[in-house]
Amino acid sequence: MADYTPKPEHKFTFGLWTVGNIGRDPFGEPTRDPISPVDIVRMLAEVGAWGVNLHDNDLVPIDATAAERDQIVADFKWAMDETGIVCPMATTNLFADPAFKDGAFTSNDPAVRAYALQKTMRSMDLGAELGAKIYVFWGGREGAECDSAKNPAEGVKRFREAINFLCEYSKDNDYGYRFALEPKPNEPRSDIYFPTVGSMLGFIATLDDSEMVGVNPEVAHEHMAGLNFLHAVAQAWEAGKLFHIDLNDQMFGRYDQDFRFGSMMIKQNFHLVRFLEDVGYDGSRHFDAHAYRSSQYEDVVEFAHGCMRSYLVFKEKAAQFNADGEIQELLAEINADDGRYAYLNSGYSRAAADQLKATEFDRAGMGARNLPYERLDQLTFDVLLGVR
Ligand code: GLT
Ligand code: MN
Ligand code: MN
Repeated sequence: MADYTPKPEHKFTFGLWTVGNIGRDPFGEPTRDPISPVDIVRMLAEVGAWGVNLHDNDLVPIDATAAERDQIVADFKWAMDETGIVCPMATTNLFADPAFKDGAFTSNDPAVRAYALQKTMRSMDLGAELGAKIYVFWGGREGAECDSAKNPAEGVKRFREAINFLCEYSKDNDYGYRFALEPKPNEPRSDIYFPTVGSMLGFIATLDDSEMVGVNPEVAHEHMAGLNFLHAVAQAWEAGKLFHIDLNDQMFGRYDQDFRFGSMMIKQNFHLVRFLEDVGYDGSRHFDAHAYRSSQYEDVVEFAHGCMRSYLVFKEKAAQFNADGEIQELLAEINADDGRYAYLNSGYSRAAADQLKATEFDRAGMGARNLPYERLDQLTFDVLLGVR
């Protein structure tokens, strides 16, 4: 029997807002009692997680006094020390307060933009105090319903100015943060700026210090847009920009479901975990999900266990896939290379171009070749469903 016990080296993390979600939705009131941040840390230690992540206001209420803040943070650090739970990532709540109803960094109102910067700097101070090295930006309100009211190009420019400013703030304070920008296509805005991972990657290249900025892709957010999450993650990884990842589950095209990891799209999540493990991604495996609204505390604990267990089951299946002789034979056949075109691997040269132009290709033969992908996909299914 395989061992699916989570260990610190798996780097499983949860946000305070995930297991702490109280089951409110746009149509209904909370179904669960709030759990204090200290109790969440204890719960995460009990289920075997490695770390806890937070927004500033998940821990410190927005209207806390300085003395209250210090007491809350001291209690939280004590709970972290007591349990060994670390805080690898922090972020700012720039979406809940009515002040941000029309955006934070991209608001038309200069006072709101300035307040968003101030709130983020204070939240970065808090994250640094807790030991976070990844700082996430999810611009939930950075968007529009009414495109007459906001100029989206101006929105891009304002967002850039804010991130440039905050990169300098991090360096000025030796916080050592790496920023991870999290795209989402819609919800809570009708449309959110930078809707996809690809869009965010394009934006990052325009920053003053693009080296310190990467992405935080979330399964649900690409799936809401009907996109292939594995492909988005692979592009970010290949660009050296996969700084963090938000794991959950989601049907294509639906509202933001934030389901338990592995609960919905089994084949997609298998390929995702196989990719992360094969390339050696060594960041947090953060579960940005929450339990069904019908769950009470004991079922929320089951939800947390389930996210980690599913990841480890997929990881085991990935190892089985990689060790399967028949699958590997098929992959070798699909990727066969007799080295005849190796002269193209070092890029352009006049000689390579001349040689290529003089080559006769068997076009009909290429078109007639059998690609055994049906067989391969069925073997993948058999591995996943445990009949192999
Ligand atoms: C919010 C959102 C998430 C973001 C979090 C970080 S908060 O729950 O739905 O996708 O990652 O701000
Ligand atoms: Mn997220
Ligand atoms: Mn989400």
